[in-house]
Amino acid sequence: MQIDARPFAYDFDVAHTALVIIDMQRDFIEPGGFGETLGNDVSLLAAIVPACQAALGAWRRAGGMVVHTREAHKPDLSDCPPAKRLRGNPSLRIGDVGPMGRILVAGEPGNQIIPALSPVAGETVIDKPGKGMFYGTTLHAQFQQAGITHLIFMGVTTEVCVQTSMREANDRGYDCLLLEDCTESYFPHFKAAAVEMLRAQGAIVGWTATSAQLITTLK
Ligand code: TIU
Repeated sequence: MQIDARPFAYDFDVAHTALVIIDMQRDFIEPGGFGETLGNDVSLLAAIVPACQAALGAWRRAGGMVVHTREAHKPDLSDCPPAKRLRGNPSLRIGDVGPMGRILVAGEPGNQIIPALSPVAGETVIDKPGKGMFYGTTLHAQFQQAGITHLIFMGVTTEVCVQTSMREANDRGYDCLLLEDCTESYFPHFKAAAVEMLRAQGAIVGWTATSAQLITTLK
């Protein structure tokens, strides 16, 4: 299959491609979670949910591998470096109790994927302690075992966990495509810059396209 992506065509086949949904968890999308404790207006991010649902639905119908990540720490915070917990001046720190449970801790209500994009049986869910999806996880081995060479990305936030994960993946040899309308930042100009820099210099990190382009290609 081929998508007329930017900066040039992206070739893939569903059997060797995974759809990766980065951190579409309540912590970032809903008030009272990690995103808001950092001082952000979280309402900006909810706007991408319908496009994410449409792309996910088409990908499921096509039978491709689906991976959901969550930025999550163990309850004892043994996988949270003090530098991460102590950085800045948030209203609540990682591990503190907020309105959706302990901030960014696995198993808490705020750490769950939003209901609109809930994982279904057979999909892979990865808890990651870092911004990138390979740091501290078994994901690379899982992809290798499944014969995955291509990754299609969506999720939040564009310039933090999505961009970090895409760069980690690119360095591991995956061909990466970002669905532009299925990713968002608390800072629209950061999203715009991230999208530009990822595909610059002849797809130095990867390709970009829209969810409509993917859905049309899969039909
Ligand atoms: N703060 C911010 O923009 N993002 C994160 O902390 N994590 C993710 O991007 N998932």
